[in-house]
Amino acid sequence: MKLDTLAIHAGQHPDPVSGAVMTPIVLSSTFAQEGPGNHKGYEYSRSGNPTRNTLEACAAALEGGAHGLAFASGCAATTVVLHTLPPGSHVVCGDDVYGGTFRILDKVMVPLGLRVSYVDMTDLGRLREALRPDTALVWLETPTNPMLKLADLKALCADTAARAPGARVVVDNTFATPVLQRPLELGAHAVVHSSTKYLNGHSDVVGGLLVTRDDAFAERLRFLQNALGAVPSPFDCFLVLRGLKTLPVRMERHGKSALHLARWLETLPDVARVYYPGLPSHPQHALCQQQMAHGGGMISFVLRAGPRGSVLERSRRFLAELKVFTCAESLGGVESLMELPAVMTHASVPPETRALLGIDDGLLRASVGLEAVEDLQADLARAFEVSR
Ligand code: P1T
Repeated sequence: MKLDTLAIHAGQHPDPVSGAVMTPIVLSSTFAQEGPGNHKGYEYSRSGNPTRNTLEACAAALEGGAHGLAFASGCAATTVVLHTLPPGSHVVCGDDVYGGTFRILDKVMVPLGLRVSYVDMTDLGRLREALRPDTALVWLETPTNPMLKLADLKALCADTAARAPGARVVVDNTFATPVLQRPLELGAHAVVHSSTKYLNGHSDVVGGLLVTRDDAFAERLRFLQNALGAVPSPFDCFLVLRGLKTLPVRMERHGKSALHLARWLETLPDVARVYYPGLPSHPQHALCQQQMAHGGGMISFVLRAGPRGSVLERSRRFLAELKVFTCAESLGGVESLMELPAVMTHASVPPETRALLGIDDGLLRASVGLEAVEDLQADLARAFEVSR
């Protein structure tokens, strides 16, 4: 079946007890057993819950995987993946990742003995140099957060298999969603999501998801999901499941509006640079056309300093003037959000690294929502004008 159909139906059946069309929210923390160990497949809600299982099945179908696992947050999914690695393992990580992902690696896992090499995944030569025969994991985002760089997943997975046969490639597909790209079909071993973002789509859940076709990996992850207790609430699972039903429709509109705004931003003297994979000016635009259904709903752009002081001051004035966009972290909801990564989502990335990546005080990141694009453009136009 097509993705639009799977988003609404995968893993879901009318409730056998009542006929309820929508998946019931099973809040029970425990399940009756006829005798010790004799149960209907559920014992205790940390190890398994019917609402969570339904979400996991739906996510697995959307990413074209065999196993889905839901987590309490995107960071919980990341933490569980990293806990599958033996002590001292070598990881190659994309150089531009969510600040919180970098923080888990740098402040939690490296002190526990993990070795991490950060690589610009747009250049597969650098990946090949960083891979070692004992590399255990390649972790990347494409598009990246916040620079929206793309990596050629098919080539990257082939290179990894050739140089580090034991390494698993895990793709954080949060920005693209399975509507735009399905990394498992290109050779990745697993896909992770902050379902807080597009998958839920309504900015009212913090959650994570992982999908894989690898049975052994899934078994270990399932063990850790329970053992580490990194599970979401059934209510949150219900909300993400509900959000998924409109994911394909929402992504189409996010992409249309973002392309319109990105094209317009490129014409403005106030803007030094626009990063949007759907624009011909994007360095990996050809790869976007090949690997993604469209450029997605995220735009990053560089504001120019006005005559009234530093670019940081202009960025702050610009964000304060927005009325339809909200200045906030996160992304992928129905409402448009804008943020300043250097001060907000990527403050945990060291300043030298931010400077190398281009995450400077003028770099703004927009999550283009589902409002009328004319209202979004007028909001931005006004903020450019009055913040000068
Ligand atoms: O916030 P949480 O659900 O734990 O997900 C972490 C995460 C993982 N991967 C990517 C690509 C992400 O963007 C995030 C969270 N990002 C933000 C909160 C943000 O504003 O960028």
